[in-house]
Amino acid sequence: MSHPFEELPNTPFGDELIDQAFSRAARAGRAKSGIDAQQSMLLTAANIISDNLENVVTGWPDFDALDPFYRDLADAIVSVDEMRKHLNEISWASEKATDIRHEYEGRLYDSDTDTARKLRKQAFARLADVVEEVESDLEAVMDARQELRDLPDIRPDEPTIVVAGYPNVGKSSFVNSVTRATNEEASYPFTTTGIQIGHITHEHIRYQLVDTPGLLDRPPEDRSEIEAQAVSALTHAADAVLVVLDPTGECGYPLDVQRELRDDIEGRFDAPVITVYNKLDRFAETPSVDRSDVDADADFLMSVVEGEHVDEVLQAAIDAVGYEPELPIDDR
Ligand SMILES: Nc1nc2c(ncn2[C@@H]2O[C@H](COP(=O)(O)OP(=O)(O)OP(=O)(O)O)[C@@H](O)[C@H]2O)c(=O)[nH]1
Ligand SMILES: [Mg+2]
Repeated sequence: MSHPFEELPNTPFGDELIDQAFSRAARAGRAKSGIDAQQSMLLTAANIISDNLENVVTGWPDFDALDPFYRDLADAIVSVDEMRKHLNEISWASEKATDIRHEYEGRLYDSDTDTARKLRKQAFARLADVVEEVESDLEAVMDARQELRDLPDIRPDEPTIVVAGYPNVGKSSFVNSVTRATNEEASYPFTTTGIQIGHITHEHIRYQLVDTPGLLDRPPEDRSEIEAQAVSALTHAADAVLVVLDPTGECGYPLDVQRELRDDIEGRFDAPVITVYNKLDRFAETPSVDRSDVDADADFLMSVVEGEHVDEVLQAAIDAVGYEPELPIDDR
């Protein structure tokens, strides 16, 4: 399985499409003579243009049928409304190329060879106009394809645990310690850092853990519009959120701003949010750590380095997801 934009079709456009259509038409024409040659050229050129344009349109997933995670993500990157307009224009052009073919096929049929050649040239000029008219639409669609192809393969239908928290608090350490070594790295087009997707299997159910540096590791006011929308997309995918905090100050961020991020995430996500204080091994020797304050706020204290309470945190996340697999009819 893959994400819905992974295999968007590539297509030549503009002059490249026109050149391709007309040179193949010329080849087709050389195999025949008289009116047949002109008919054959018309048919070939119009079909190549029409088919190429139609393939662009049909290759795109239906935005209304997309999982909301991917729809929001796509919208953040390319604007779904704009994409719809471009695809409509391209669809129009594909039909128009076929209309031109039909119109000139009839006219070529009744003419002498010289007139047939003139008419065929006229048809080619109109086909070229049609392609030119949607050149900017095709360009926009190909740009969007480029940006959407490399989206990370988060599967919205798989139970998903999002790991959030300021940089250096131990998010990746946690994900690495509980998942298999084969974590996938992928980049969102709009973050500089790679997100990390780890998988665990618990009682035959596969869970994905998503570590999202660049998105859920700073105050909301520092997010760009695109990043904010990506966060909103993540809210659709998340079934539980682990917010990791580091009260030792080693991460470089004061505890109160880390808590503000946690509060923001709680307000934004419908999924249960679990507050985990990491680096427990350092609490005792760090005077600034106020144990009773930490205990009051934390759902869990953990030390990834010492392997303390790591399994409990994972189990709590799995319980919070509360995923009930669908049983086959016979087993119900
Ligand atoms: N003492 C101690 N250090 C830890 C613990 N967990 C992680 N660290 C250290 O904290 C540092 C940051 O850990 P990472 O897992 O890279 O943190 P992160 O949250 O993924 O950071 P970014 O990827 O920058 O957002 C590393 O040097 C870890 O070794 C812990 O339980 N105790
Ligand atoms: Mg990390």
